[in-house]
Amino acid sequence: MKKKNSLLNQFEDLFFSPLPSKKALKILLVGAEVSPYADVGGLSRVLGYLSRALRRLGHDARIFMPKFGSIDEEKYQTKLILEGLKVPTGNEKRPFLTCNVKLHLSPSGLPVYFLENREYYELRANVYGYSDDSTRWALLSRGCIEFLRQNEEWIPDVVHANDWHTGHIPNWLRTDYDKDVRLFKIATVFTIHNLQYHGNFDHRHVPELQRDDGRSAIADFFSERLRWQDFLRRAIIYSEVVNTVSKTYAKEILRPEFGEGLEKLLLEVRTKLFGILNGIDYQEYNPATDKLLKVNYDLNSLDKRSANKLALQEEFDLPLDKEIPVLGYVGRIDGQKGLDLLARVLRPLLKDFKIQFVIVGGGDGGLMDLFRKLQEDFPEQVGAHLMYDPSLPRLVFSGADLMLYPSRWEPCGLVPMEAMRYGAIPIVRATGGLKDTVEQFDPATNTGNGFVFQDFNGWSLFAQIVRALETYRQKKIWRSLQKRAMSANNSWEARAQEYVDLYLKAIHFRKKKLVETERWPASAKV
Ligand code: NHF
Repeated sequence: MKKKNSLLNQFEDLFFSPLPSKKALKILLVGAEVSPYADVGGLSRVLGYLSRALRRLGHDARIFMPKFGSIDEEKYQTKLILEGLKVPTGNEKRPFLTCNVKLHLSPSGLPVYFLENREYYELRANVYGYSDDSTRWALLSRGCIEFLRQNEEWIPDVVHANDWHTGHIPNWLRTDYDKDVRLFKIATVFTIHNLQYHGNFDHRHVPELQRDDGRSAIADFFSERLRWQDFLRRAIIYSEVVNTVSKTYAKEILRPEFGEGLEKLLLEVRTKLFGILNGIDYQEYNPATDKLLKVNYDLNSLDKRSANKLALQEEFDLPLDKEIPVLGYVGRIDGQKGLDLLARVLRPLLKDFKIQFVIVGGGDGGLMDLFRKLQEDFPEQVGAHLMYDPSLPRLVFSGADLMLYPSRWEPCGLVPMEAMRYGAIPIVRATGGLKDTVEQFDPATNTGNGFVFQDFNGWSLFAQIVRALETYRQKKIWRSLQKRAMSANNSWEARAQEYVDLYLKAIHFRKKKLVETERWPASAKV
């Protein structure tokens, strides 16, 4: 016992927590997509902006991601820092894949390590969706670990991995690389952005007895077995700390309706499970300075928004009318988002109310057809841009009055936060992060910043839309509602500090484990 205590003191002095709050942490964030280099969904914005916010707080945050062919090296200048990195594959015939690591420094000073491989990243047009994705993400994860082993200049205190694509990292770090002298101290944090995807397979189609329990060795890169391994489960098992992107969702996923088959495991590990809301970048998303808007405005000049409404109507070929309420949806077109319900409820509304509706986003073909049909049936009222677009969303936020998010489940819900910053009022279902960020409007006290409904059904959604349309007619009340929505503090600064506390927890848990197993400092010599 005595021995352990003295070991602990020595430990804390040397390296681990509790770190003085001013001490800069070294954090490596790893993910498949990072804004602005590769943007598919909310994940890229989280990694891009969280890392910058961490640096603004004084921490040494860096990024590790694939160098996709679409990343233009003229625009994002890189320096080759490691040539011919041999990444072991576990396959006898092809034991290594060779990669390069290139370093890019963003204008804000964020170091980004790109893992370069012609076959798996350079020649692929898309980030996701290939039959060999399990190999591509195993390569990213093991490439990251091998890079850290070989790059002598920098070693992180924490690796922050995101979604199943990087779930191999905590697994390998706590198994094959657990005794590596350079790596054994690194703590891991794993963030679940999407619980639906466990690997390169649909977990709902795997019979219970055939499910990967996450305890076997990671399969060879080119084997069929790798494809069936559950890297979300493995990340949850092996990481020091697991979190998801809101407190409500962190609780919801302990129940079978939300847990995607992982609820039992999540219940077992709930002492290391946390929830932190995503934030938005207040410099980038700022209606007072945003170059993508027709007219800039702020809290005190909300009347100017009508010029953006006209620009939005023009963009979508809708009749120009600055008084008509414009409803909108921006985001992935996915069953998760409740868009089937939305299309059904909009139909009678478009017939009976003088409203317009615009939608921007790509995804599920069947759902996109529903909105194409709606546009065909109501050409004067519906505008649809059914593919991802980097700039249109902000025109929608600045010109629309209401944004609709009737999600079945929603880990965080970044887009409604972005919309609120521009004074577009959200109508949301009370689930996940939507519940944590939107407060029901109460006319009696003139409080709240949006409209919220509980049950996933058309009546509940319909009722809140009608309430919102009635409130919209009362100009003064609407203005105060907009001001409250715009003043909500969803900046990354506040949220990044919560991440720092989470990283410290992970470091502490790792330290505890090493001390308990008496692996400090003896095992450091391995
Ligand atoms: O905002 C980024 C995003 C979330 O709710 C969103 C989701 C996927 O569904 O964390 O990940």
